[in-house]
Amino acid sequence: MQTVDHLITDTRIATMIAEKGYGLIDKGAIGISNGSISWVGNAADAPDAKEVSTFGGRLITPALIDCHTHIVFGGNRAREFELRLEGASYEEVSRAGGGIRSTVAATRGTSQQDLVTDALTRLDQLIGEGVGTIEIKSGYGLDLETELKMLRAARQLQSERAIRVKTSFLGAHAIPAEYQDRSDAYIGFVCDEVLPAVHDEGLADAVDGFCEGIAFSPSQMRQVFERARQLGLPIKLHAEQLSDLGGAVMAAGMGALSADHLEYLNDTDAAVLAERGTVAVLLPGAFYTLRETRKPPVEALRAAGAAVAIATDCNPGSSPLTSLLLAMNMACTLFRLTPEEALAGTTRNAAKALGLGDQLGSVEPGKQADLAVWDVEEPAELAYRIGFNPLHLRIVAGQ
Ligand code: DI6
Ligand code: FE
Repeated sequence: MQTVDHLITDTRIATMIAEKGYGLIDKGAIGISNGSISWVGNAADAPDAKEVSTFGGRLITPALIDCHTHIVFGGNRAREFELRLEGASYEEVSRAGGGIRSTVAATRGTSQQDLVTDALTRLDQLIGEGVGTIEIKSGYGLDLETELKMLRAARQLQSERAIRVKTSFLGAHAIPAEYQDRSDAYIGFVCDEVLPAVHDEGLADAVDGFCEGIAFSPSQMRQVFERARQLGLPIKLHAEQLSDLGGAVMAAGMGALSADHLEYLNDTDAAVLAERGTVAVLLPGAFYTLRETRKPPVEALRAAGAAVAIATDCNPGSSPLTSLLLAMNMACTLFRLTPEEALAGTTRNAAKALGLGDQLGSVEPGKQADLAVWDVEEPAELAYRIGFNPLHLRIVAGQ
């Protein structure tokens, strides 16, 4: 019989292997060798191990994955929050120098090291809740130098903590003031100068964009994605957040890993995401912050068999949220996901949204040993409580 490096035993495991169900093993054990899971099953059948840890019957899940964040940025927008509560509209805030452009100005004026220091306060909150992998976007630079700086900061975070970081280049996030009324010229700049430079330095694992009336059209995003394809980079898209422009279907047709937000996605297009294997990433923190009333088509996504993921969308404007557990709770309460769908959305399907479905997101032999150990009995407790953190221990690559 095989011997494993490390055996984790006396646990209840939500393996999250199958498309449906938690895949529970009640008296389970996990064997880890060389940072990967080498054995999973009933504790009674466990292999010999060089080292054994017992966990008093605690629940183990895959480590959580936050597959959509903007945690690297300068400044904050608390003053804008106040102004909006005093009655100012989003446009008035923007004219007063607020909104996304104020974050661009602050990010341009912040050093890489200070961006890292700031982001660590947010990252540590997520890590404290069992997050083992995070996606981080650029998009608050909108010039060559600052987009590079943001992505370098995102990469640096990976050396500061035991965390896996996947970066997305979001140069097509907003039209910077220098390109006011010249959005095509800005898209040209993104495609011809910024994206190739980012790629040369190996700074982007994927290419993202904001497809919306206030940002870029599906045909502009298609141009960016064609450039991404030439460079061999996967794509994803902020789509159908405020209106239905058909961005999600355009992205899915080009093989996108995910389409994100989706409040205005129609039922027919929900089925297209399922067909194409594009993950639907729902972001209840932005829905809540913007007091949106239109909900993503959860029923249609479910009926079509689409993979649904949940993320924080952590950003200073529309989702200043650093709790993935709260995002799971909101997905249940606001969008009517089941707790089981919410957990699949931050494990198996979140891994898929990052192109990591074969390495992460479930507890099964061959996957990375990224695990979260919780002081709960039932997996539904993870999404059930509000503002409570039951994490006991987080394990990344077996450590
Ligand atoms: N959608 C959003 O909700 C955020 N970005 C995006 O593409 C807004 C970001 C911000 O307001 O800073
Ligand atoms: Fe976002």
